Amino acid sequence: MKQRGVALITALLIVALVVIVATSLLEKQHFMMRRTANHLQQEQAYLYALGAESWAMKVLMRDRQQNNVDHLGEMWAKQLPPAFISGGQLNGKLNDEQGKFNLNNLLDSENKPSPENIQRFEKLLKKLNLPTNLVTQVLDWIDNDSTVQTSGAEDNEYALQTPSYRTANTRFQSVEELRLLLNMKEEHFKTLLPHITVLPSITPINLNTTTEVILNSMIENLPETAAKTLLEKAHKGIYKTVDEFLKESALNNLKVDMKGLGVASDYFRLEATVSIGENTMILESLLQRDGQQSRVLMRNFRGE
Ligand SMILES: [Ca+2]
Ligand SMILES: [Ca+2]
Repeated sequence: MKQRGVALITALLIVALVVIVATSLLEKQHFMMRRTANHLQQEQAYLYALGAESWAMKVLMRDRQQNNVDHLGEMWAKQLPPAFISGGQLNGKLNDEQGKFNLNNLLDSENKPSPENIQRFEKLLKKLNLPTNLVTQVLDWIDNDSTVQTSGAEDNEYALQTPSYRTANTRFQSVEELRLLLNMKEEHFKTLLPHITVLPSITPINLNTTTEVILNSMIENLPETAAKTLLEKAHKGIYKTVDEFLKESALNNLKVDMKGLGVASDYFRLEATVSIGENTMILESLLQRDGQQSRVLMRNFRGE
């Protein structure tokens, strides 16, 4: 009787052990399956994002074959409705980077400070109620000398920071570099960000895609209503040349800085968002349209 009792307890213990092991195995398998599914979804999202990028480049090339003017009424500028893909959706939007102020215009082709662009940047800062002494800090950051300009900062000033660092002494690679400037406050950076860009060459501002703030930095004393009317027309592509724009009566007797203006663009930023299952991937690509081809200059993937 005693022996039977021990056998029963042993049998029960074995059953309990088998259940524990089986549950743990099942849990492990479930976890592995989820991990694999997650990984597959991320891989899928990545490929869809790259697909959106090559589609964007095709749209840009087709546009250039059709015309030499770029404005917000064109196909590339449209926010397309979300595309439904297997297990999720894809959103994509192209933005013209030449509607913004290119920080790398501050140096001319010989790497010397460009007075007209310095003036534009100064006006832009004023319009945005930001301290104009940021101009000299930006210039000191990119010029290749170590001479501190009034309110500027060079290596000696940055060496005193913790941790210490040095100026770039070359053109900007990314707008994020602005965050490193001695007097740049985060709120200033955020205010400035929508209006600026960093492009690998000196670029004109496309008046057909630009904003009121940028237009105001190019035209002195432009009344608000006139700026709005001009931009409304420009965004629709009414002006095929800068001269056509300059003939507008609203600009009579106003000082227009026409040297840096244009009606076409070569640099665009794609933002593609792919959501599959619980995974969301955002791709930001800087695209350059160059003659008969377009290329990717920068890619930035991030998850959400
Ligand atoms: Ca076009
Ligand atoms: Ca310098």
